[in-house]
Amino acid sequence: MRIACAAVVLSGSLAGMAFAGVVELKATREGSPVKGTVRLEAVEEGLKITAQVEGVPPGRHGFHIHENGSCADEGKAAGGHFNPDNVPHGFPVKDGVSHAHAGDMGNLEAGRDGRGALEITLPHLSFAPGRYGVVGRAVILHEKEDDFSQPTGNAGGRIGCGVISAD
Ligand SMILES: [Cu+2]
Repeated sequence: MRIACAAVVLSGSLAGMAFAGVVELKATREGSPVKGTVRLEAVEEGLKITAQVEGVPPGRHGFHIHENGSCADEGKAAGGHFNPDNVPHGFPVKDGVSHAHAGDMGNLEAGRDGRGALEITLPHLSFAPGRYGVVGRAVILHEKEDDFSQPTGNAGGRIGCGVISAD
């Protein structure tokens, strides 16, 4: 991830911290055309996520931040959803943050051309270390739609993955 520091220092405690970064989303399987970029930007409420993908089968695909910063084993090494508050799975925009995992981003929909985009702001999340820190975790694009059922939305395998790293 490339880190760009904001030109304006917001406050002393934020000085030197990352305000934005880009995660490269890669296919988890050899020969798969899935790829994309996920931009993360620190905003007042949390992290604004802007994702763009291509080479994705048309339709809706679950999209989440998972616990571990590894894409090995077809993305399985990323572990479960990032869920620091140990709450049920959901869609934060609709269900509220106390009824969704901190890393739940709903679905990313790809068109017939295999391209898709998503913009969402996830409350609480931060580049800073700590409970809601996302550095060292992974962004996962799933094979199937997140139907918001428990425990993880039944979205199947992992077709795209990118590690959120500090450098
Ligand atoms: Cu997931």
